[in-house]
Amino acid sequence: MDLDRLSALGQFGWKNTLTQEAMRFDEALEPTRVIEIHRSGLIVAPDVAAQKEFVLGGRWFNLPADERPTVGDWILVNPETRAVETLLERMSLIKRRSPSGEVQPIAANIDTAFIVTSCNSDFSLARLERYLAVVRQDGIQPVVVLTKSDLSDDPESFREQTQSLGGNLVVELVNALVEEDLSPLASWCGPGQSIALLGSSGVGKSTIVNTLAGSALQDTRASREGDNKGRHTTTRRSLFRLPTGGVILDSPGMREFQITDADSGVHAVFEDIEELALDCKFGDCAHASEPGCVVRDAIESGQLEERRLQSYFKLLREDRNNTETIVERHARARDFGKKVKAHVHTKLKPRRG
Ligand SMILES: Nc1nc2c(ncn2[C@@H]2O[C@H](COP(=O)(O)OP(=O)(O)OP(=O)(O)O)[C@@H](O)[C@H]2O)c(=O)[nH]1
Ligand SMILES: [Mg+2]
Ligand SMILES: [Zn+2]
Repeated sequence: MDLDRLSALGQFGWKNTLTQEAMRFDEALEPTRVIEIHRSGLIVAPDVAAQKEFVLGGRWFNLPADERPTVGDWILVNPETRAVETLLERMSLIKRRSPSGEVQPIAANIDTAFIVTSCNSDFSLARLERYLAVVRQDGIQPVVVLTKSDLSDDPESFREQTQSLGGNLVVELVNALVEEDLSPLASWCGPGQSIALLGSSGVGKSTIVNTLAGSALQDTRASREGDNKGRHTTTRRSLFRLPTGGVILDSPGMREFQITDADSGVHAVFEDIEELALDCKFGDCAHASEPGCVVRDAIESGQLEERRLQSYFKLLREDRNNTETIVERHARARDFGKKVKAHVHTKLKPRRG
């Protein structure tokens, strides 16, 4: 691969291990990163080569959605046909179960996730635990960003509550409109780093992008007065380069975030409860009313909140219900593939150019 191109890709987070992997494939194929993806199957790559748009051909639609390229993925493309040929191995994948039941990929190859909520009625410990489980599942560094500190009478109380989820959890309390407030975030955004923003509509994800970038890359819009609900201003996922050298992924606010395939993430987030449970008298203790239950003791003594135990149970159940076996996944994908295939063949012939 030529060096100019490698250094251009480096500005989008290309890592050396990817060079090794790319070399296993046809030399004529070019590596690039997916910075935006359109429903039609069109993929948009950074402006580092002659072409920017590539087509996801019909065969990709026989695979489950999370095995198709998504934003943040590194792919190999054929510059002649403009077809997407190969998906390079991912370092991490943030995904959820969509309301329709499919596993929906959200961001690939992310180093750090900014989990954003505001110091107002959007704030929910249970939702933070949910995001943390998904992020920790893949070894991504979580940073909880509490925005609108300037609009709250008691912003510190939001920080304290968040910190109760774990002493080591990184929590930043900010006014997202103020550059200085975001300087602790900039330290996660150095060269080669990829960051994803996660959170509900209206919490200030796009505002963070704009303040870190120092320019209005993304539209932002005031939330509704009264209930602080956002207006779903951002409508697609896109990656942006930051002046600090990293790339950041903005996404539409999510109404619902169901976890899937995240059991080790749940274990990581509730490590404290699982450690206590080791000392329960019965190995299969349900921490309900069994004698010798150390988890109940911790709740009685105020060391552990009942809320947190219920949240742990809920996420374990949800993960179990939402995680399909590999056979189920592929059966679902085949059915879906059949439905879209005809459509893709007629509408998505690669354009020459
Ligand atoms: N005062 C204040 N306003 C903020 C802060 N963060 C965001 N805002 C405002 O909140 C509104 C919503 O911000 P956005 O950045 O559009 O929110 P978003 O998370 O991108 O929302 P979606 O794109 O709908 O998902 C805008 O009017 C911002 O100016 C903050 O820390 N303080
Ligand atoms: Mg937005
Ligand atoms: Zn117990």
